[in-house]
Amino acid sequence: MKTLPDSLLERLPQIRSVCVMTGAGISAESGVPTFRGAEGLWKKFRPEELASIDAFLANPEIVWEWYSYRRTLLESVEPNAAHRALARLEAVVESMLLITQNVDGLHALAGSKNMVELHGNIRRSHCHACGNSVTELPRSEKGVVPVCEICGGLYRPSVVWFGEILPMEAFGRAERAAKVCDLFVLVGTSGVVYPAASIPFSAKSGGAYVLEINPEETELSRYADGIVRALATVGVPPLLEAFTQRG
Ligand code: BV8
Ligand code: ZN
Repeated sequence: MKTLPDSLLERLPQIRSVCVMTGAGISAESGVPTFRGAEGLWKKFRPEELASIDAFLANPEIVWEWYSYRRTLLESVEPNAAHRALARLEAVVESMLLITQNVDGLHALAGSKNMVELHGNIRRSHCHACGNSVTELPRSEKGVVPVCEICGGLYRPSVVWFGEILPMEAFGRAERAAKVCDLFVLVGTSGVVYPAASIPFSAKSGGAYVLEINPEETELSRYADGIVRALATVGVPPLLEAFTQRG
């Protein structure tokens, strides 16, 4: 069953540089809840309610408990065939940049090297007061937010919360690569969170072919040149196959 659109297969010989932007959907089949899927809700809270500095300052325990729940969940999941195919794709195309909104670290575990994490990584934390960054957190009772050994401030996850600016270096690299790429692939993102959702438009205005791999319609579908309505583990491996065969 042919997965990739003919309009993409026709352009394949000319494609030199590729950008891939992923969202929560690529990790869904690994068992990581998406944000907008029904399982995205945690204890009746919408992600936007907990992923903000105001929520953290108002009730650091509940926000910390949510991130501890997500970290614990990550201990029992692993990259799937879509993560692994993207890691291998990096080796068969001239240049590729992987741009992820995910904070789960599964792309790195799958072996992806040339990538930017636009919204940070849940496996890192830093002190809210002095910025001291750690991967191993000091032990703390359940429900107690760990405090910084240097200044006694509260640790917070090193992720970008709503209302917070993205790491400029990461966003800049993504924008620059998108503007010059020949193929821009969207995998498992609803395209509603900005400024990440603006990057495909930079690619489009740079003349890139935009491909969407997603089982459902999204905010970005109408701007895509090609659509693969499939789960990530079904839609991504054929992309690797096509470039591998192209040689
Ligand atoms: C900022 C880290 C300002 C934390 C995250 C312009 C217009 C409107 C609003 C705004 C705007 N500009 C800014 C805003 C406000 C806000 C925003 O975009 N709000 C949205 C909700 C409207 N943006 C911000 O606040 C950003 N900061 O603007 O700062 C500023 C400027 C200057 C100076 C100071 C400040 C910061 C945004 C980052 C927030 N942090 N994550 C954490 O994870 O805890 S965002 C988080 O949600 C994720 O990282 C991701 O980005 C987003 C979720 O989206 P997706 O990943 O796409 O997931 P979703 O569940 O939505 O969809 C899943 C998709 O997968 C679906 O399409 C589904 O069909 C598909 N799918 C499901 N299963 C599969 C699948 N696909 C393939 N295979 C499957 N098996
Ligand atoms: Zn500190």
